[in-house]
Amino acid sequence: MFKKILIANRGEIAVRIAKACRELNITSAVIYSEADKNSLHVRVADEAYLIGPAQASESYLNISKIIDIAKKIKADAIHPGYGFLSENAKFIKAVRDSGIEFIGPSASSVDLMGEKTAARKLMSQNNVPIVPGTIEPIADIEKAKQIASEIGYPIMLKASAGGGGKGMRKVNSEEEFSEALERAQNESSKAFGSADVYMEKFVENPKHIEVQIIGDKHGNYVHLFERECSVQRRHQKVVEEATSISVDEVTREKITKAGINAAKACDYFNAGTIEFLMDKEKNFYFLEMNTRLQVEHPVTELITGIDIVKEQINIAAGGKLSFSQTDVIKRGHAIECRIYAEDVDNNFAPSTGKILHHRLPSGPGIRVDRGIDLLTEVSVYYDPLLSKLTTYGKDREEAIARMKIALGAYQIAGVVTNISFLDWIIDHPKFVDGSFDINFLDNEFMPHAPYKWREKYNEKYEDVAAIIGALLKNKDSVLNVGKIESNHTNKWLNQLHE
Ligand code: MV4
Repeated sequence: MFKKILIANRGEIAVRIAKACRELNITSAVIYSEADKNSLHVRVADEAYLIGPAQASESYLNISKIIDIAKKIKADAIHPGYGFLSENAKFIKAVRDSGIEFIGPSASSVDLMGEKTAARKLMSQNNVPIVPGTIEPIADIEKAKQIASEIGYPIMLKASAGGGGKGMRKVNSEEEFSEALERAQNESSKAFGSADVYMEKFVENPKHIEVQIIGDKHGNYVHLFERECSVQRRHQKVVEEATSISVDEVTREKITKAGINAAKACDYFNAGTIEFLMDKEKNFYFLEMNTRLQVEHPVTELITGIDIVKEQINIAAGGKLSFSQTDVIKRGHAIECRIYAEDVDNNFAPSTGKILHHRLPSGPGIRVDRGIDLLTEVSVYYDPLLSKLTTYGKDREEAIARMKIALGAYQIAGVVTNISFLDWIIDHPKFVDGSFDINFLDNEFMPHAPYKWREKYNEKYEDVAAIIGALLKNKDSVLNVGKIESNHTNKWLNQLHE
C-alpha cells in the first residue's frame, strides 16, 4: 500500500480524499494556491505545500510543479479528485513516467472516452445502446441531411471533442441543417481544435441517469447502481439521488449491465461513471463516460455502504476489489444538495467573501462534505461549490424529510448561498412525485416571473431573520444564538459581523 498520497485538488474533494487516507494510515499531502491559505483542505491534510498564485493554470493545473512537489516529498501516488487534471491523459502519462502512481484509469481509457465518436463506436459494438445517429464525424453534407431525415428531426449536432454540454446544437428541420452544421464545425474547431461534428436524434424531455462502476486491474467489475442527476442548470448539477425513482427493477438490471459492458469495453480500472439519457418509455442511451471520481459519489456510498475513495486507492495500489457484485446491496435512499456560493436572485452570480459563520446541520442520516471552514476565502478563481449536503433515509420520503430539516438548519454567513433555492426544489411537487426531467429547472424556476418561489421562501426566512436579529441585539456571540432552524439568518449575521 502507498505510504504517502499527494492530493492535487482543493475544496471539499481534497478534504474527502484526505479522510480516506487517514483511515488507511496513509500520509496525506495537499497542494494549495495563494488564494487557499485558509482553506479547509490545508488544515485537514497531514502536509500542505504552497504551489503558486491563485490562477489555476499557475497552481492546480500546473503539471510540472505538481510532479516536482510529488517527487520532492516522496509521494507514492497522486489523487487528482475531479475537475482540474483528473481527466488529462498527458498528466496521467507524466505522473506514471516519473514513477508515481496515478489514482485513476489508464491514459488510453481517458483518451478513448474523451473522443466522443470513438466512444460511440466502441459502445455500439459492446451491447451499450447509443442514441441513434452517426458513428463517424460528418463529412458529406448531402449524405448527412439524408441520415437526418431518416432518423427524423429534431436532431442534435455534437462536437466529437466536446462533452458535458459544450459544442451542442439542436437542429429542428432540414432548412436549418446547413447553417447549423457550418456553425457547429466552426465553434468546435475554435473551442476544441477539431471541427469534427456528429449527429444524434434529439431525445425529448429525458432524464439524466448515470451508473457508478468500479473496475480493478485484475479484470473484476462491479456496479453500484444508478444515480438520478436530472436536476441541473446550465449543465451544472444541483440535486442528485441514489437511486432514481424512475428506474424500475427491470430497467435497473439492463442499465447497470450496460454500464458494466461500457467499462469492460475500454479495459477500465478505477471508479467510473457511465452517463445515459432515459426517455419516458425507459429507453436509455449512452451519452458519455466520466473517467474519474464524481462530485455526487456520496449518495452511492450511503445506499451501498461502500467507500468509493478507499476502493480507488486500493485499486491503484494493485489490490483487488474488496467485494463482489453479490455483496453490493442497495439499502434506502440518498439525496445530495450542492451548496453553491451564488446569488440566485441575481441570475446565479457567483458570490465571494470570507466565511464568517458556519453552522452545520446534524442528526440521523445527515452527511456534510465541505471545503470551507471559518475564515476560508471564497474567491472568483474556482468552482463556487462550498459543500455537499447529503441525507439518507430508509426510503425517499425519509431522505426528503431529513433534507428539509438539514437545509433549514444549515447556516453560512459571509457569502450568499443557494440554500433557499435548494429548499424550493426539495419542496416542489414535481420533485416530490418524481416527474421531473432535465428541463425541470428551466421550466419551473422563473426568477423573472411573479417570484412565486421568493414569496414562499425568502419572506418566510426574512421573518425568522428578523426575530433572531431582535434576540441578538444584546450582542451575544453568534455561537450562542440558541435555537436557529434557518440559514436565512445569514443576512442578519453578516451585519452582526460588520
Ligand atoms: C442530448 C440531449 C438530447 N438529445 N443528446 C447535455 C450534456 C451532454 N453530456 C449531453 N447533453 C444532452 N445531450 C440528445 N441526442 C440533451 C442533452 C442535455 C442534457 C443532458 C443531460 C443532463 C442535462 C441536460 C441539459 C440539456 C441538454
